[in-house]
Amino acid sequence: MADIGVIHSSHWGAFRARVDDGRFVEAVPFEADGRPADLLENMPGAVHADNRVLRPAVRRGWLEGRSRDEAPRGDDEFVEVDWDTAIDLVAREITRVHDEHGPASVYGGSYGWSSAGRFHHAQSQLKRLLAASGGYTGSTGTYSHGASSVILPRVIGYDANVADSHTWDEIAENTETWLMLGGVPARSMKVESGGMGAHRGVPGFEKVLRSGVRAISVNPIRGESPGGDAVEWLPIRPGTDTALLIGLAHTLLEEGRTDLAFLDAHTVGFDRFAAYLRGETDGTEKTADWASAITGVPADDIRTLARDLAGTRTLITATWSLQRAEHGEQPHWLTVVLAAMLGGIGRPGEGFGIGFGSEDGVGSTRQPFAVPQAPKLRNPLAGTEIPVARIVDALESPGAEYDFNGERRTYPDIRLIYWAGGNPFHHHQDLMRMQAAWQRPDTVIVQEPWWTSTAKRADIVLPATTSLERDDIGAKSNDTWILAMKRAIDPVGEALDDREILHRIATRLGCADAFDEGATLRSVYEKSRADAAGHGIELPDFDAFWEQGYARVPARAPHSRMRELIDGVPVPTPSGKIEIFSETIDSFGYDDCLGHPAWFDKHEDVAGAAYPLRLISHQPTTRLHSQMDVGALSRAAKVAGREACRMNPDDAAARGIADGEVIRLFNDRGACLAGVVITADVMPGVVALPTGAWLDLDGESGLERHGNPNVLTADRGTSKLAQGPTAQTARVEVERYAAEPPRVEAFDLPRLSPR
Ligand SMILES: Nc1nc2c(c(=O)[nH]1)N[C@H]1C(S)=C(S)[C@@H](COP(=O)(O)OP(=O)(O)OC[C@H]3O[C@@H](n4cnc5c(=O)[nH]c(N)nc54)[C@H](O)[C@@H]3O)O[C@H]1N2
Ligand SMILES: Nc1nc2c(c(=O)[nH]1)N[C@H]1C(S)=C(S)[C@@H](COP(=O)(O)OP(=O)(O)OC[C@H]3O[C@@H](n4cnc5c(=O)[nH]c(N)nc54)[C@H](O)[C@@H]3O)O[C@H]1N2
Ligand SMILES: [Mo]
Repeated sequence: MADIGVIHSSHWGAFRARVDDGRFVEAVPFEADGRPADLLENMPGAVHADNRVLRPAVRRGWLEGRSRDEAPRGDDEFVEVDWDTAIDLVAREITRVHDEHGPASVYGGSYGWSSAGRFHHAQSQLKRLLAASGGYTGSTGTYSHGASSVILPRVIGYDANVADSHTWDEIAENTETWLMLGGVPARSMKVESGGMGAHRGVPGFEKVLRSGVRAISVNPIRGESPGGDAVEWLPIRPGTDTALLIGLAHTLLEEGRTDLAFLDAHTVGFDRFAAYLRGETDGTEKTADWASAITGVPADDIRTLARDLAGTRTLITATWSLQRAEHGEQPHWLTVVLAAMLGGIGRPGEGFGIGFGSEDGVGSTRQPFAVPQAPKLRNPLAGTEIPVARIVDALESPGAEYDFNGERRTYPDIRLIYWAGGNPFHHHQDLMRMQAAWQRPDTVIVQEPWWTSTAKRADIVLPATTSLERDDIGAKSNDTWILAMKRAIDPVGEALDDREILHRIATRLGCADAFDEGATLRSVYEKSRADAAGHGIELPDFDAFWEQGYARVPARAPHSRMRELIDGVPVPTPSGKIEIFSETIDSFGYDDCLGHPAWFDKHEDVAGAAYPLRLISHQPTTRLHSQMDVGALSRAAKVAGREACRMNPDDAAARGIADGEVIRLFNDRGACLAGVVITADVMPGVVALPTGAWLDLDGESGLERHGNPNVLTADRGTSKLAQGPTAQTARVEVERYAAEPPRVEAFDLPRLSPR
């Protein structure tokens, strides 16, 4: 008998879980969501897929103490064990590493999105265990906006990626011209970390278009934003927005169109930047023609655009993709600087906006109180984190010093890696290099529902339930809903909840009290309710919330520090103003991030010039990262059984490639296969292969068979300042794959020996 389904939530939205005969058969969109995401279609098939981890498993070579030359991680058999044995092995190994090397040798950065459930949030719970047991080396920053989150606080005094924004209504009502660097992609707005009761991004953007705002998408790809031809397309070479912004700034300066009063009152250092624009610092004047040669945008279009921006009420926004690239600090810094030159900062619908279109909740309201989340425990080794995307450098070079945001730090000697709720063999760059470095630590422990590429490269794999198999709460600070995520089905196989697994390990380590701290779903909710009450917001008590399945929370307009700035409230930068020139950054003496924003040639363009095509590896349309790639929607979108790679007709014709064929993308770092989609939506010279196809390396040739772009991307920090990831800067060549395409084995089980 099918029922109507308990309420549940996911990063891609709330739904009701329809269950038939103990199996989750359909995710029915939540009734309040007028624009549900099709990603829900992946869920039932993925939750019941054949490649779930059913029992704890240990790599045979690790169990038998054989060397990794003989039995490498990722190419070995697994032996299934019972839970007691697995917990015992993990606890003994943590203790051994602590005793022999100290807690800094345990790497618990464990970056990853896990599920929308905030209580069972795997990474948070793992960090509690590792903190309670003596400490660990953590990670700092994100793959999402690693460069921006370091540069913006130095420029405007806060991280605009996670705070303060214009609302869709403010833009609809006030903006005349919206320059959207990276567009406002419909795809990305399917998702919000922590989920949502109802999607608001696409309707918000459509309202803006209906109000007559001129929206210009600066993007190497056409049609990424909702609204079709109502959005103007300005094609640009990937990785060159910095040059466009500098060219626009030069035109404003040259033609006397800058708001000098604003610059004078609210910024410092414009004269230093102006000297750079005029070429006084390096002998190159940064004219529109200079910018045109780098960006591929005609110089006259740059000049006309600058005049249009100066002549209307203008908003400039930038997606996160722009800064996930070499020198990624620059485009977001310049977004602020150009907006300052136009003088509209602080007025509703004018100035700058960061991350519009990068997630659904940007441009929406924000809660003043702390929404429910797993309680944090302080890491005794706080302050020693490595920038999250420098993990392979750390594995390769223990003890080496490196620069980070004005500090000199030292990489720890990592002996044990524990990952829960993330998939580094999806999310990191240059995966061939990572695969080699991954052999170095003594032990790798992975807690996962599925046999992912990371689980297959672990020594101990602990099967975690999916959110459908346990009770949890979904929430995000910019949503107006708090959602019950009710258990819909029994655990698959012998899977246990993340918290239960970690609690058992804590018990074995003798730190269960510190780990548990008496926290329950109820206590976490009630803590949030009390905090809300302190802000005059009344939430139902836990029982009423759970019974109803959700709480609706009144909406509040986001706080605007920029509005306060023009009203005379200083921002927390050294000058109290917007820093067009930063004495602090200048004092670091970095050659790859100066005191003012600037254009830098890309290492990848110089060293990779043999590879003529620029690869964009944007987020996937049919899933979240690598999650549920085995699901129905994701698999239906594959071409020739592989990830679809978009390519311009001219580039395809020059290589004798026909639509739907299998292609091989390659550079010095690696090679992968993909199915090609030929479309003029992608500008010439660019190929677009989304992230997240499960990594599928042929053991002998190293060829990636499934279309994972991270065998091609570069693993190099954005700069010494932020050390963010640079996934969007990669040069490749493409050829027709003439041989018989190999079978994709990404979803196969590893060799398993039953206990
Ligand atoms: N080339 C390229 N690479 C990129 C990007 C790009 O644009 N281009 N984007 C980057 C960005 S912005 C990000 S955020 C990262 C994302 O990288 P990740 O967050 O690592 O990617 P996910 O696929 O979401 O991985 C989450 C993992 O958690 C598992 N999981 C889900 N629920 C649970 C649970 O309840 N418990 C446990 N234990 N596990 C669970 C899933 O099965 C999955 O394996 O990728 C980065 N990598
Ligand atoms: N469906 C879906 N949505 C998601 C995710 C997902 O996995 N699936 N992941 C979520 C996560 S973790 C994050 S961090 C956000 C990421 O959000 P973003 O970083 O904004 O997303 P991307 O898909 O990498 O790229 C957005 C747009 O930037 C364009 N672009 C790429 N390079 C350049 C460039 O050099 N210049 C210009 N002007 N444009 C460029 C791409 O063509 C694309 O249209 O997305 C979130 N939303
Ligand atoms: Mo992200």
